[in-house]
Amino acid sequence: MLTPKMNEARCVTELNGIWDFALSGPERFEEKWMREKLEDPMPIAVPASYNDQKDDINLRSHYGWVIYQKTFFAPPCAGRRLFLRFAAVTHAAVVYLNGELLGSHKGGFLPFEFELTGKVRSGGNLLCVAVDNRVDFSTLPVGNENSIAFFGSDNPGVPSVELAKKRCRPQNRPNFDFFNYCGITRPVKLYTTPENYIADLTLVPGLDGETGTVTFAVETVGTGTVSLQILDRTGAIAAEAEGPSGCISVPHAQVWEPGHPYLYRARVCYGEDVYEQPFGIRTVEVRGTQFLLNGKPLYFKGFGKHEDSYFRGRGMDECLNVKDVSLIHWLNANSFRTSHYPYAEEMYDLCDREGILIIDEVPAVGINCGGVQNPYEVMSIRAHHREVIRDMIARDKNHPSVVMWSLANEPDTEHFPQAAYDYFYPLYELAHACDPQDRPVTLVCCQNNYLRDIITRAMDVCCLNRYYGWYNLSGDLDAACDALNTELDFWETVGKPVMFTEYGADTYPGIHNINGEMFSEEYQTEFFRRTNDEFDKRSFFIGEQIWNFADFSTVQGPMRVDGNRKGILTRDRRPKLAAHYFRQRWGNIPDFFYKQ
Ligand code: GCB
Repeated sequence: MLTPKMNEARCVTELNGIWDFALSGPERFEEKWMREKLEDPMPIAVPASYNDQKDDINLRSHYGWVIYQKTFFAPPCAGRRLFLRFAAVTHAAVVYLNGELLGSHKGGFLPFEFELTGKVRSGGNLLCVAVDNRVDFSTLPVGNENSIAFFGSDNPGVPSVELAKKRCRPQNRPNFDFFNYCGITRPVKLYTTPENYIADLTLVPGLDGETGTVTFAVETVGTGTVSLQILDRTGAIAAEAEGPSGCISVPHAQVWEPGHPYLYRARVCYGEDVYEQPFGIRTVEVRGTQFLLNGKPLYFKGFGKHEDSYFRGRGMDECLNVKDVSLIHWLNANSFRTSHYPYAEEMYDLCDREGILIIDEVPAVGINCGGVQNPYEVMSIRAHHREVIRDMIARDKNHPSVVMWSLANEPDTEHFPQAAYDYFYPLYELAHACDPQDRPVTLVCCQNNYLRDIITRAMDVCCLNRYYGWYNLSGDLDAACDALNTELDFWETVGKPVMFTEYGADTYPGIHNINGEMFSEEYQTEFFRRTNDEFDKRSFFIGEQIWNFADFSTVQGPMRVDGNRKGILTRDRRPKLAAHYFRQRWGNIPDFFYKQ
């Protein structure tokens, strides 16, 4: 699905701003509010999560449906097609226009759209969106269906606790460590196209010495002929072709990579329609224990992140994106993982432009029942998991910044190793089959008995989340390094590239401790310094992505002090001590050839 773009053939109107809003029932919404204006609505901002916009616990901890309404006037679109596109509604949406059902969508982090041609009135139009925020064993991310809290023990067997659990109000029990921010979190757009239009564009760059190659395929609706031009940064034509598919050469190509994010534009014309897509010429390949970008061994320096900020929650925020990319540069980092869901498209555009590498992750987090049950049997997520992999790759396939796909974060790969293999291997094959650029595919594995886990080692890159010295061997960095080395000895025998996609220590800003004890800024810094020293000794180790870029909001619980504090930046993006350490360390680590 193409991102809507304004140009000489297409008009884009944003329906962002203040919408009317009301909380609705836990299990269902009142259908009449899909046809009539809400009686006493609250104003709410779009795009943004609704949870933190009001000083009201009922929004913060809402469970179930809410209703959004907007009255809009359609742009002039005589002879044009009109589409309505939601970039993300978390987690499920049912959409009505002027009382008529347009359709529904499941999954909170990927776009969906409806054609409105012939459906809009010349007067005002009433758009009603019912949004469900419930997470359970059928959603991604996964929520717990019983009252097991994510953090802390529910003291099983204590009669008073058991009884209270049965009686307590229905609520979301996310099986993941980030606040369940919900609502219309990304832009809503109306866009027009000519009657015959360009529906999709796929670009596969290659390099043959100094010559770039671009294999392309254009999907159209209607009749007409397709032409394609490759424009360089100055707008000059570097190559051109006729027809809906083919392969063209770009002589003396400028490659795209960190430090040199050269972008070309593919300009497609089809009858009256025009679409332009920036892209980079670069190659990605795993060979032996190396991850090669443009044929050169890369070292990942960066983070797991979250889309998370004060007031907006997970709402798309261009200013925050610019700030975060600026901080990534300040830290001399080169990459991040979109933990634990695909991010807003605007962030990928920025990373294309700024030369930041992305590991793109589907919202498959929480596929784990603590070893008590087989999640691959008790959860009904398989079909939806396939759908989000397909949709994420379809959305993000042309971004040069995206260099690897992640199928999940920390599923149970240890207690039911064969079931995990049987579940994930077909998904690994699906991701490869869906990606025209055939980028490497991974799944991010939890701290576990790595000897039992047989699926992580079947991936192209072994991505490990490890908390030696934090959740285990807490506070004892000598013992943590000992354990880490024992495990790295194992991974060395696997013969694949290995990287850490999470490691970190909660750190409350302002706590200092001469002995460097846990939660202090000194401990966080020392934790990273000691762990990184071990990474540096291993040639098959191709990257360090710390947990986390910045502090972020989570479900409340005995392990969280106003959220997760593992950021090396605070939630308002101020540096902790460790940020200065990484700025220096990463300043001395080149993007390429760090490990020979
Ligand atoms: C993890 C999860 C991440 C958590 C982190 C933590 O393993 O992948 O979502 O936030 O640990 O801080 O516990």
